[in-house]
Amino acid sequence: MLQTGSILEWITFLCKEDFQNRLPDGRIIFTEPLVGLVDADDPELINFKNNNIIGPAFRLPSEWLPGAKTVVSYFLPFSDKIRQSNYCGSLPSVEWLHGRFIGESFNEKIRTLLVNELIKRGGKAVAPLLHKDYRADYDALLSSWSERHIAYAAGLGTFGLHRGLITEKGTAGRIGSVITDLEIEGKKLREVNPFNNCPYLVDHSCGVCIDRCPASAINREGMDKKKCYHYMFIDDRIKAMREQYDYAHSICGKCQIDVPCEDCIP
Ligand code: B12
Ligand code: SF4
Ligand code: SF4
Repeated sequence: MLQTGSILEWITFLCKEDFQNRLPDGRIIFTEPLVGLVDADDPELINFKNNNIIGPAFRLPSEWLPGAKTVVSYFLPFSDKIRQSNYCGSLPSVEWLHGRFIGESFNEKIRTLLVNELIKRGGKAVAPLLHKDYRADYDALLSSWSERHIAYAAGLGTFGLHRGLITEKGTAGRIGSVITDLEIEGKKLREVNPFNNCPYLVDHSCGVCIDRCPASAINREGMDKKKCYHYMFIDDRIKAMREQYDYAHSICGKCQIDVPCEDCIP
């Protein structure tokens, strides 16, 4: 039976060798990934849909792929160069901007190659983010497949006060997943408390991300998604810079770096 270890080795190899995991100046975007699994019929996923943790817009694995058995989820941590480039000021660095857009193209490539690999091994496979029925709702600010919630269910981490997923390699990174009808061995145990890796949500210590946010979107009650969206998509403070590279919208990510959960569990 296929093992998580071989998928981890394979994505690690891609991160090291693939020319698409590079900034224009050749520096690496993502370092060594994490990989986790969740059963397609895990009750936690039904919980996401029925108990309004995501809500009815969330499609279960079997709604993407009839006969689905396993969801493979992975976390791609940004390299220290990309993270450190974004420490200064309230506007994102050009490296962070490329990391977001070139990095997500590379993430799409991983999803596609992983689907092909699982098909080669005799299974069926679908990457929801690349599926024609995938929807992101930028009024409600949710989607029909939340990579963070899947990563939590697969034991890769828990949510922070800033709403990002905090993994053992931190929060500054991107996430991907693929659904398959193959069985795969090597599940990680997931935290019972979905907020366990954030000290603020455990005992009110930390809270560093509150002051990192240039949009005042994070406070002691949590993170205001609409303020964050407004800052990135409407204020659009790096319009001139992003248009130089033809990127569709602005980004930010200041709450993901220069914080205790940047590259570890605090
Ligand atoms: C919509 C969206 C946004 C919106 C809304 C963000 C949000 N919090 O949902 C906006 C435009 C604001 C946004 C901003 C950013 N985004 Co965005 N975004 C998405 C997108 C497309 C969908 C997210 C989604 O479906 N959310 C679902 C809703 C329901 O999530 P939620 O409200 O936060 O969920 C809360 C509740 O469920 C609650 N909860 C309550 N009870 C319980 C009980 C249980 C059991 C659980 C599990 C949870 C729970 O906890 C959650 C966290 O507070 C995903 C890509 C994808 N399809 O996954 C990327 C994604 C979430 N974004 C990402 C990133 C990196 C960013 C930015 C840093 C932008 C940038 N690159 O500069 C900022 C960070 C903002 C922040 N602090 O979170 C990454 C996250 C990486 C990480 N480490 O977590 C993702 C996964 C993209 C990717 N492929 O990697 N984003
Ligand atoms: S900076 Fe501190 S309070 Fe904010 S999410 Fe990270 S660990 Fe939690
Ligand atoms: S991405 Fe920027 S605006 Fe959004 S919550 Fe994080 S720091 Fe604030």
